[in-house]
Amino acid sequence: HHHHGRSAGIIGAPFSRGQPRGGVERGPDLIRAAGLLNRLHEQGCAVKDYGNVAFEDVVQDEPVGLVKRVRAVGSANQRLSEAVQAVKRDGHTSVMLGGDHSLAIGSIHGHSAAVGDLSVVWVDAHADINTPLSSYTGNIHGQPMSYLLHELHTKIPVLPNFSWLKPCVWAKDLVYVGLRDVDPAEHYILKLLGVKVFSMSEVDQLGVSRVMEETCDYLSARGKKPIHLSYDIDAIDPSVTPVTGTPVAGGLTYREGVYIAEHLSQTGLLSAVDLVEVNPLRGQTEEDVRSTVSTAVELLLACFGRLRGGNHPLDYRLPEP
Ligand code: 5AB
Ligand code: MN
Ligand code: MN
Ligand code: MN
Repeated sequence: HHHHGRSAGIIGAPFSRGQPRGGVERGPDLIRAAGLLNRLHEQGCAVKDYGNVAFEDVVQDEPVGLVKRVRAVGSANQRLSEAVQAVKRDGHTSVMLGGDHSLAIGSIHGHSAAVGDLSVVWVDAHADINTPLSSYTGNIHGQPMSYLLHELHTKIPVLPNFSWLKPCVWAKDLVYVGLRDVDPAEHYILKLLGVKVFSMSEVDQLGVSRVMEETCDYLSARGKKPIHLSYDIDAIDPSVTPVTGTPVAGGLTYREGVYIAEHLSQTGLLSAVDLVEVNPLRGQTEEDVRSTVSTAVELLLACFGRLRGGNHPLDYRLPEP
């Protein structure tokens, strides 16, 4: 076998209470069943599967104001944070398979607890930066970044099962790619904090290659830090990845989506990846599910060095006649 220093620690997070639709908890097992671990190993990546996180079964979970399933989401993310810390301490690149995007809270917290200050690249149709008080849906999968940012600390109310969480990301270390459905409150926050955003307008204007060059220039100018990539499958156009809870037209092409992962992999700084919001129950056909799951797998392979131009092991030797 040829393991060139890359190694993946896979964590399944079968959790759906950050949003109202059942099915997204099937994401981790579907992505494994599509052959992720074998494909990673075949491309020379060492792989360890840490299994699925066992989440607490929270029964009494009345809304807090508008915010739904607060206790379940708080408890799940505390456990996920511990799991990500264990993976990072074992020296792997963490791969968190969701589940809904509320899980970015524990994934990013655990990553930062293990390695310190991070750069975060958030690839999504949505900004997921509502505060618990600005959200009009009450779904925490639309809020995770607000809990994580130092700058929003004073805007976050005390919530049950969230006392373990301390903010750990600075606004200057965050870049968004792919936005096309941003709430007014979220837009206000992005402007207030001066967050770097490459919406689909900038992808159209600049092309994905300049967007990624500028993303990496921007982040490295603020100090080279380990990169956390939080990839919401709804960033990709629903014609390619229809099987997701909140699809939005006009998304990244398959090629643009893969390019983002390839480019971040080539920085050598990619230290944790989330792949979230794959929901097989949202599909009309088997082909919808297959196309979405196989795209998720391709994105993850690109994160671990797969290039569309091909790869070969460092010690490859041609067969002698
Ligand atoms: B996803 C919305 N902004 O706050 C909200 O899929 C949508 O993790 C959130 O990006 C979408 O509920 C959350 C309307
Ligand atoms: Mn091996
Ligand atoms: Mn989204
Ligand atoms: Mn999201």
